Amino acid sequence: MLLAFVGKPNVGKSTFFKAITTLDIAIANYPFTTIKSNHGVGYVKINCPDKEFNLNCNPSHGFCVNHNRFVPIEIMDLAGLVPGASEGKGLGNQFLDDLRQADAFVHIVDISGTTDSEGKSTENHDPLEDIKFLEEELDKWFLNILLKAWKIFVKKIETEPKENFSKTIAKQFSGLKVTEENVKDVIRKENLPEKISLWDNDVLMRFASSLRKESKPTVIIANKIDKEKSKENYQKLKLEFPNSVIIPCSADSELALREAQKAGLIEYIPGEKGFKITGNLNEKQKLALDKIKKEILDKFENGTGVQEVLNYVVLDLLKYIAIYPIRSVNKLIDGKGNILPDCFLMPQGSTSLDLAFLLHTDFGNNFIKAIDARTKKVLGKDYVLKHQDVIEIVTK
Ligand SMILES: Nc1nc2c(ncn2[C@@H]2O[C@H](COP(=O)(O)OP(=O)(O)OP(=O)(O)O)[C@@H](O)[C@H]2O)c(=O)[nH]1
Ligand SMILES: [Mg+2]
Repeated sequence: MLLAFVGKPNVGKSTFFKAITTLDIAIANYPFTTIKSNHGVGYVKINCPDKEFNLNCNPSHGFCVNHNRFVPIEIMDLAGLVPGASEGKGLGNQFLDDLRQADAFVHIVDISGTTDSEGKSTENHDPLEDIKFLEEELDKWFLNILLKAWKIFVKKIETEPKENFSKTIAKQFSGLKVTEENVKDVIRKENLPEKISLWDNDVLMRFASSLRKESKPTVIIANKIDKEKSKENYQKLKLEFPNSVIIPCSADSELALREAQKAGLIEYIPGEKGFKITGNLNEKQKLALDKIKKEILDKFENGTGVQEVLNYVVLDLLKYIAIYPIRSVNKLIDGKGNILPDCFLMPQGSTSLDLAFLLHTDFGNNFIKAIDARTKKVLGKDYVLKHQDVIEIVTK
């Protein structure tokens, strides 16, 4: 699973990425600091079931702190996008190429209004404009892909059987992780004309926009919430987009906390609303951490917001569930004696047979039954997995 951090220049995309990965990448207060995308690993935070079984797990991927399991996902920090990018302005085409493989977009907005639409310092910029232009650019990008071979495409699609329609369109978007299901959902939702030759520019734009939203779900991040005017702008934005989830964030605060943790000065679990001082802080460090505690951690429901973003995108927006496969329901171990070594993120609706195939094709082909570690109940191949299920797969 890959999440891409997008937005205009100078909003804090790289700060957000660095806070998660603690990789040594460039951050600066001017546009286009990032040119080549940064790739790294982030973590979804899940209550580890080892607690209820009175155990301590040994994760083979990610890690676990105080029964908080951190499950790895891929993240990508991109160059800034400016108006006109879909026509190649700014770093346009290179940027768009980077976006193809993403499963979801994290749109980072500078909610303080102190950067203009090209990322230069200013005052009283309206963040709403940034959301509008970015969405427009992304829609145009999808539209351009559709238009590229439109004439040939229309002829082809009209000579094909009707049931191939969605498949052929999905093929046109191959490489963008667009599924046939996405296309079908869009056609259903938008109520588009059945005859594709009747699709005029308006219909095409509607289709492209809807397909983009369906295949690349996006969450809006109100970053730099620690700055003056940010809270006011955030409230305004929430009123303008009552149906969108907008997560307030201070990537800068999260980065400071992670760096203090790395230096052994504090103990901090990402996503928590507090930290424990464990090292000798100088006066400056003390003041900085105090400020973060009072102005961010104490004030916002989800602390700095950074961990909340990853959790929200994977579990709520993309609707994945965390599943713990084990070798034996009596011991919760794998063949090597590790306790709850694996935690898989699987799409909602996955079954025990899907889990068996994910473990190994042979497990799938030789599936006999699954067993729920909590209830010891036997489950069939069609059992629909629940978030945080601990499951043994029994094979022939
Ligand atoms: N106050 C405050 N400043 C922040 C926050 N996040 C980032 N910044 C600052 O914003 C500036 C830009 O940060 P970057 O992370 O380089 O921004 P970017 O979006 O990656 O920029 P480009 O790579 O140029 O597109 C830097 O001076 C950061 O320190 C935040 O949460 N609060
Ligand atoms: Mg950057």
